[in-house]
Amino acid sequence: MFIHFGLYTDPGGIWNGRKIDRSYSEWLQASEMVPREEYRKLAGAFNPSNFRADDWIREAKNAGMRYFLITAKHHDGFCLWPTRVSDYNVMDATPFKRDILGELAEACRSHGVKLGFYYSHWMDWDGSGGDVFYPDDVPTKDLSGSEFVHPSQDEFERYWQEKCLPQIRELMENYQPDFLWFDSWGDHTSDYVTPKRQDELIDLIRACDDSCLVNSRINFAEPSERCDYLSMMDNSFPDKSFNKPWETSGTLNHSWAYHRLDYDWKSTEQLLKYLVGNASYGGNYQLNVGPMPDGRFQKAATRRLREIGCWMDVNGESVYGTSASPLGAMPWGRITVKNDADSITYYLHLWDVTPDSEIVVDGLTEGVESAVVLESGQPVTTSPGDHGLRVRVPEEVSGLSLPVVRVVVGQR
Ligand code: FHN
Repeated sequence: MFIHFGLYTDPGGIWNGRKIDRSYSEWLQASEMVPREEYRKLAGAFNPSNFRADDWIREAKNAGMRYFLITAKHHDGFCLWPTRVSDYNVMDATPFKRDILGELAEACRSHGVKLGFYYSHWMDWDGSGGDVFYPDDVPTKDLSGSEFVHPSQDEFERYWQEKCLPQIRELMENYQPDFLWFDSWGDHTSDYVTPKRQDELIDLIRACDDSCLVNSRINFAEPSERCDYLSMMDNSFPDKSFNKPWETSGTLNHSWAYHRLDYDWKSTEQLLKYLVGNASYGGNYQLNVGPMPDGRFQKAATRRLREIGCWMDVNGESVYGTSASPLGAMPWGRITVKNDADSITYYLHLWDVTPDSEIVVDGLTEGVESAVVLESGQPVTTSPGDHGLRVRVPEEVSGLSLPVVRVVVGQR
C-alpha cells in the first residue's frame, strides 16, 4: 500500500472554489502557483482526528499487501514526523501534534508489514533550495524573481546538505524503515540528483542500515547501479521482465492524494489484472490510497481493498512467491510460476475465457500431474496439443471472478 497524505489533503483538489485539473491534487501548490506563505497556512487546518494507524495497516494487510509506504515528505516540503530540521511539520505546525510516522511504524511492526518512506529528495517547494516546478502553460520569463524559479546549484547543495540528508538520517534513526522510495521522472532530475549525490544518499542509508532497500526513482532516467529495485513510472505496466526486482505504483482513481471530485475509480477486476499482470513478469504492485482529511479511507477505496483481499485470500498462492512465466502473456490471460525441486506449478489466470470451452497454454509441453480450479479444487481436464497444453475450462467457473487454474507438471 502506498499513501499520499499531507497539507494538500484538506483542500482535496479544490482551490478557490475551482477543481484542480491541471495536475494531481497533491500538486496544488505548484499547479495553482499558490504563494508559499499562503500554502503554509494549510497546516492550521491539518487535523485528521479519525486517523488510526492500526486501521490503515489492518486494511492493507487484509487486502493482502505486505509492504506499506507513506509520503514522509512530498514535494511541498511538509513533514509527517517531528523533524528537528524544519518546523514545517505535523508536530510544530499543525493542531494535530502527533507523530504520524511513529504511530504507523509501530502498527507495521505489530502487524508484520514492511515499512517504507516516500521522500521527495529532488523537488522541495518550501523555499529551502530544492527544485521547483511550474505549469507548462506559464511562460518562464514571467517567473523571474518569483519563488517558482529553479534553484542555483549552490542553493540546491545547501538544501541537500542541510535538509535532505539530515532528514533521511532522522528517518533512518527514528523509525528503521525497510525501504526508502525516492521520486523523480523525466530528464531534469540529473541537473540536481547527480551520480555523486546519489552515492552520498545511498552511502548514508547504507551506513545507518545496510538492509534498507532503495528504489530506482532516486533518478528515474539514470539510476545508480546500487539501487535495489526498479520503480516503473506511475501506473505503467510493462509487458516484459527485468534483471532486478521491480514494481509499479498505481492509483485507485486519478490523483494520488484525496481529490473530492475524482470519480475515475478503477474496477477491482482491473486492479487485480494489474497485480497479476505484473506478477506474470516477476513484478510487484504498490497500490495507492489517498485518505480523507479526517484520516479515514473513502468508501470507494475500502470496498476495492476488501474485494482484492477476498480474492487474495482464495488465490494468494498464485501471486505470493511466484516468478515470471517463461511462456509470456496468453490471449486468454496471464501465467505465474513456482519452481520446486521435482515439479513446476503454473497458475493460469483466466481473464477472458468462455466457460465450457478450451484454451491452449502455448509452449507448455511437460506431462501434467494435476490440474484444478484453485478456489474449489474442481478437477480440470487437460490434454497435450500440437503447440501446448489444451485445457478444458469448466462450466462452473462462470460464477467466479478472475478464476485461477493450478497446473502441476513434473520436471523433465
Ligand atoms: O509528482 C509525483 C506525484 O505526486 C506522485 O507522488 C507520484 C507517485 O509515483 N510520483 C510523482 C509523479 O510521477
